[in-house]
Amino acid sequence: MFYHLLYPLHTVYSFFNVFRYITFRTIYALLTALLIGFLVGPWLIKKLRAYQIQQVVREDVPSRHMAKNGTPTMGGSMILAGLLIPVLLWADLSNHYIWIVLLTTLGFGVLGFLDDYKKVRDKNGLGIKARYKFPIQLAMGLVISLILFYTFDHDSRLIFPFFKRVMPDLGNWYILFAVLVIVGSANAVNLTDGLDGLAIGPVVIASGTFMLFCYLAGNYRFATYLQIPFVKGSGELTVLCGALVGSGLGFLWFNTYPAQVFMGDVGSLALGAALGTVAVVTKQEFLLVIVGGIFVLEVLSVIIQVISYQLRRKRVFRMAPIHHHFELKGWAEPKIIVRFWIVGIILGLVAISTLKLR
Ligand code: 57M
Repeated sequence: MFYHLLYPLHTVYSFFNVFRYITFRTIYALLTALLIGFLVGPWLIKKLRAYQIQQVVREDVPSRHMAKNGTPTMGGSMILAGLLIPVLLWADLSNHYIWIVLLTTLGFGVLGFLDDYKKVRDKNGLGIKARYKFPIQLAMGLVISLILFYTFDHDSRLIFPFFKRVMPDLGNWYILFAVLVIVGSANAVNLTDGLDGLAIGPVVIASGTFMLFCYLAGNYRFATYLQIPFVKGSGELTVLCGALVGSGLGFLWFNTYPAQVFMGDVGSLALGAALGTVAVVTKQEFLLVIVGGIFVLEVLSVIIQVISYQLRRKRVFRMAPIHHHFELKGWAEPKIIVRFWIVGIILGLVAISTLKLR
């Protein structure tokens, strides 16, 4: 909104020329999101408690989780508010990628909200059955991918970090690949969100990394020099990623151990879908695999565990996802969380290094 209202005034007051710059608007989108988090957080936690929108902890988790029973959940709603408002205020709303990512995020957020609502209403940790949840996610992912591919003529080549010259063209198969990225990312964040701050930390790191990549991918000179795909108009997603960082940090203020609130599926599915869609738009899907390595590790631990148990009747981990394994090894929760964040920061730096290592 500010971009459309204030930038035109630069012909009268040159100061308003600053609203033209993505970097300026990104910084203030991040700060606005953070402020919204600080202001909304306490109010929301009080409301969630008042309306008893509280986590029902399933019995079959490591025993220390039972103490978390009754923690307010659906805190992801403040993350979405902290994303939506700054983007509406600071982004160029005529940019179609902004709306594609925003609407995908909100779509997965609504599905997560319904899942959380059912868990709270039925007072169990079950929610919407996977046989309904997954097809809905696949359908949403398909709609977005079809819009990107057919309406905005999205490039169907696959880009690999470190290997500039390897760019296989998937043609129409790219649509299915994009659906896999968006839905896979949403569920990977969902699985990871099992300890205080464990998911939001890597989400903030990944959003910050994509803040840089969106800026570079949307700038022809930078993209050409760095030999990454130039995606005209994707630079505006820098502002959205800035809001994601700010909103994530605002939520982390209350979700840090011991958590005052959980994000719920309304947060985890939305955040994962947002990262997946940004990765598809900027053609950096495999970069998401690197910077989102914690999410990949969590999913792989479940896959390995299930396959091992089904084939050998033996578990590889004490419990999957892998954060439970470390819990059962006796690691304190904060130790697990901070060590996962450290790995996430390392992966973020490796992801950024792919800009030069090619
Ligand atoms: C998402 N949800 C947390 C909270 C959060 C196939 C199988 C791997 C599925 C998986 C599963 O059920 N995943 C669901 C994880 C839950 O957190 C809620 O869910 C939202 C995110 N979706 O926002 O509302 C619990 O996590 C803890 N938590 C925190 N702090 C936070 O900031 O402590 C969450 C956020 C909360 C709280 O205790 O209640 C969860 O774990 O359910 N299943 C599993 O992960 C189960 N693993 C398992 O069954 N492993 C098997 C096989 C299938 C691999 C094995 O190892 O043999 C574990 N999770 C549960 N019970 N709930 C263990 C059993």
